Amino acid sequence: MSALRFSDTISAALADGILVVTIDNAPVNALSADVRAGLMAAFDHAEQSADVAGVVLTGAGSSFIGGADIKEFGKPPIEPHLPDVISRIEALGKPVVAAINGVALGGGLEVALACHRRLAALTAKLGLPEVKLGIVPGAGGTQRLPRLTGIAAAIDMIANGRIISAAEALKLGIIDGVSGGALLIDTIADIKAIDASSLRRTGPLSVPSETLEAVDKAAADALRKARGQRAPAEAVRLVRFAATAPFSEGLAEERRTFIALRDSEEAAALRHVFFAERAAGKVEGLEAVAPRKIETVGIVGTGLMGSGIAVSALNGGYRVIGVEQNAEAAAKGRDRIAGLLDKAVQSGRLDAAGREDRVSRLTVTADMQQLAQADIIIEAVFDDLAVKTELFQRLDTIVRADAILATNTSYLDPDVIAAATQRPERIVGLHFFSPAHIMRLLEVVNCKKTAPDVLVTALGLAKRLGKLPIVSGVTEGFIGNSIFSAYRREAEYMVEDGASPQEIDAALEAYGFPMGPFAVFDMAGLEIAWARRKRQAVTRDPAERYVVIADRLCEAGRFGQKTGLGWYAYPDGKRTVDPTVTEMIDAARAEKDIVPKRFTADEIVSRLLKAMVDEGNALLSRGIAARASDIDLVMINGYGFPSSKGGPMFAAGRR
Ligand code: 3H9
Repeated sequence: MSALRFSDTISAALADGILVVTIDNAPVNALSADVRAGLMAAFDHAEQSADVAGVVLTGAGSSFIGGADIKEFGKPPIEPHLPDVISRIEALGKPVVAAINGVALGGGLEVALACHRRLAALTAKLGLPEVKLGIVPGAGGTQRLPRLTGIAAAIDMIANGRIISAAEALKLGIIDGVSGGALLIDTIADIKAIDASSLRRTGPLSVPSETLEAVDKAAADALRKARGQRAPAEAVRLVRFAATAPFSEGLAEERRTFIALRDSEEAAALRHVFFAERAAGKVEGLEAVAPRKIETVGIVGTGLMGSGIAVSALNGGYRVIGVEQNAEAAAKGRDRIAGLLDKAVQSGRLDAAGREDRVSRLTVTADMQQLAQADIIIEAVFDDLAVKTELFQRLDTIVRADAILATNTSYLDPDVIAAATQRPERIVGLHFFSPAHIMRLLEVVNCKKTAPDVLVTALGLAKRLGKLPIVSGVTEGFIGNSIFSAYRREAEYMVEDGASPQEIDAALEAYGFPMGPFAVFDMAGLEIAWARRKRQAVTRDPAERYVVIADRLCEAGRFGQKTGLGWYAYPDGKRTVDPTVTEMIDAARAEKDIVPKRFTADEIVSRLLKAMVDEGNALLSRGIAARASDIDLVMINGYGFPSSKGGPMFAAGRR
């Protein structure tokens, strides 16, 4: 066996006529300029060397190839370009087989698609998730994939950016075999069995025939989910094009589209989101702190929030002990959790064995003493300071001395709750968003006395729950609700100044929010904010501007969608402008002698964006948020800010 090196990241070994080329570019073997140059040199060598009968391509570590190097986007391109490398592989006069040892994503799958055959480890994941970065595949993915899977399946994967298992890839015809054990040995055996005179190249294959209905349905489904983003629509167009256009024309059209999208604002925003997510949850100075081991999660309160948290914890592989006030409530809580698991089975997200496994790890009881077994206890009881402090004082006497107590409060001060216990350093806030088993965002609240290992443990737990953890300092409403309050306040100011709720909602919805603020207020219910305003009335600065319209709506019994009336009316559930509300708004303006102004959609968006950014900057300067990108992620994942705009802090910097 002789070892060869083609670049810093590409090495190869020749054994028995097969050149095994390995990409070693940690962390995910992204296709950097060095990787591309090395691959080009390795394939040139394979072509020229009489000793090489075939090539096996694989990745070092746990990835095959994680895709193009996203860090290179936005910089001047460096040759060789990926499509040239891929053409080189596809045109090789000797067989090339990909040994897909881990993730093969984006350009990584495109490289594999250019190989003559593909074998994958059972644990490999494959996909063309480029739309998540605001682009389409740029190295043949939209043209080669449908030639293996058909148009409908390719639209489903590419336009939704769906990542699939090796088993599904085999079923769809994307790969030729799955290896349960020694992938490399299996691949070498596979390549040796290939008849080199009948190499199958993906490019010239014709697209398998299928019904037009299947294609139209896949396209319609993808476009509906895309909510106006450009990349998924372009992906649909390009995949459809593969059905009729010659391969070379398809490639050229794909490349043109890829370059245009890569340089778009939407792609810049989504790249920002990608790197923001990787930075989130990292706490400066705590890199060396080890998390504590968590096996059992206690949850006090198994209502709407607690049951969702329980499902997340069961999904994360933990044992869960739910606690309720009495046996009847415990039985109800257990049913609620089981019901959520049943729903997951019905929708295909969970199989029957997975459900059984989760149920076997669940206890719901009225016996609080059982929490002595828990490593962390999350309270999800009524958001009232007296209730929570009393509960924590009680837990203090039951749980182990090293156990962590987490509060799921939205608005209370967790430092006050912590101070009421014997263990303030073991208290942390875990602010889940509802429904807790679905929403990815989790604000991890670093209280005044939270110990570093407690914070790091909470962040590790959050990741295992599949959440996106964002660290927040203590302030009323933490990061998300602080910014949302500023947004709400400004939206109400604007109504008083002359914009109608429906104009504001329309502007925000055109910008990319699934719902404008007033539709959201109505959906969430107006009474909680009303109660807070009444509480705050005593301490409110009388000189501060105050808009009374929301109070008037509540006084009139208009609490939002659930009462059929709020900022809008909802006859038959349909959001409708209500002249009564228009009159209330006119009256409120008249009381303050405000002459209503007209606002363009752009002015509305700018003003609301500015309100969010001002509040975001205040949170940064007070150290409540660690980075502007954390604020962006909170607003995207918890409050419907369009990810294609990158979050308020990013978007404001681009205007
Ligand atoms: C593409 O391929 C375009 C082509 O069609 C056309 C080209 C012409 N580049 O997520 P993790 C870094 S578009 C650069 O925490 P995991 C990441 O920043 C691309 N860096 O790990 C992080 O760095 P740090 C299509 C990348 O194990 C570290 O790796 N591909 C890239 O949870 C670990 O990341 C995709 O969209 C990259 N491509 O998940 C796949 N990928 O440690 C994007 C990762 O400094 N990547 N990094 O913070 C992923 O989905 C996940 O990272 C992956 C690993 C599943 C691979």
